[in-house]
Amino acid sequence: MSDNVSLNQLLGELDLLEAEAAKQISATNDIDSLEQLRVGFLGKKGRLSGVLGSMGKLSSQERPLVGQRANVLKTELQGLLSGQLEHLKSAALAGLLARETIDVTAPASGVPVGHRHPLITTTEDIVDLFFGLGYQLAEGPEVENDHYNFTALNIPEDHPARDMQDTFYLDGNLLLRTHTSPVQIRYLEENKPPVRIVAPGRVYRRDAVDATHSPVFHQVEVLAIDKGLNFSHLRGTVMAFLKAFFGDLPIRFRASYFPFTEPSVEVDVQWRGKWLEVMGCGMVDPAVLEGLGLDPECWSGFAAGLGIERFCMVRHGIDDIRRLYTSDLRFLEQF
Ligand code: 2NL
Repeated sequence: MSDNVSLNQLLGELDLLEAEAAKQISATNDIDSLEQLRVGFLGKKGRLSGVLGSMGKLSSQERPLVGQRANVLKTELQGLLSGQLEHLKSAALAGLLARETIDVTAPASGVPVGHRHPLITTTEDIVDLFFGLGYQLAEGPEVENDHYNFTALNIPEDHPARDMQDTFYLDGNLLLRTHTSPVQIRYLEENKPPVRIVAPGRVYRRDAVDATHSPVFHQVEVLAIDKGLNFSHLRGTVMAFLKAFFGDLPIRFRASYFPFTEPSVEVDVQWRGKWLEVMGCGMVDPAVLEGLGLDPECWSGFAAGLGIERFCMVRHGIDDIRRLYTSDLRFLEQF
């Protein structure tokens, strides 16, 4: 600014500044250059400050005229800057949306979905078949005591199953149940016959692991107690069940022994030309009924027990029980 600065010169300067700023702001198409324009026009060392700095040379009557004009201009330029900033931001967003559209009609990439383990589906199928015959579900604890696991089932003190070598004993007269029979004993303490129950669950024996043995495995036991039940009822029930599970295969009953049934039998099915033992069963021993306070002259019953792993392995052609416990997805995904 020269020394002989006049009112009209300064006002003219502001007019020029206004015209240039309006033109440049509207022509800017990126946010960084817009900020540079703001600094250039309105910043501390910007052009508006420059004009205001020269005001000192005006008379005290002239000064407010330039000051007012400068304030109006400042507000106007701030409005133009923020308007252009909004315009640039929404243009940037529109560009982004145009470039990053998602094709909602594209086929989904597929979500991996799990499924039930083959041991579980086998259990459910077996239990369902007994539901169809009118049986009810019974469940109970895996940690048991000597009474429910052995004594109530007429298993004598010197029976090998009671040996430390064969059963997992815990502190305080407790043990891991070796079959689901204790579930049925507990059920009979709470419910008067007639009863028809199916008891699936996890059971434990001290076995070394190999292709056919595991210290934890799964069992289903069934029990029917009523007036007048005899071996024909047992045989008919077992035959109907095995036929439903395996199809119409040859079945044979072999005399056997269990402490809790008399008579006792083991049942084989002919599967792919070979006889396979699949379950044990028998008429509930009168000593077991008496232990429950049931008069064997009045009530009789039959019971059966089977290992679920065996049924599952036969059904699916699995040759090693360890496959069922190692959670290898390459194996499990086949089911
Ligand atoms: C087998 C044989 C069997 C039973 C389980 C049973 C239960 C009560 C009373 C009488 Cl409460 N018996 N259960 C009877 C015969 C055989 O299981 O080979 N299991 C894998």
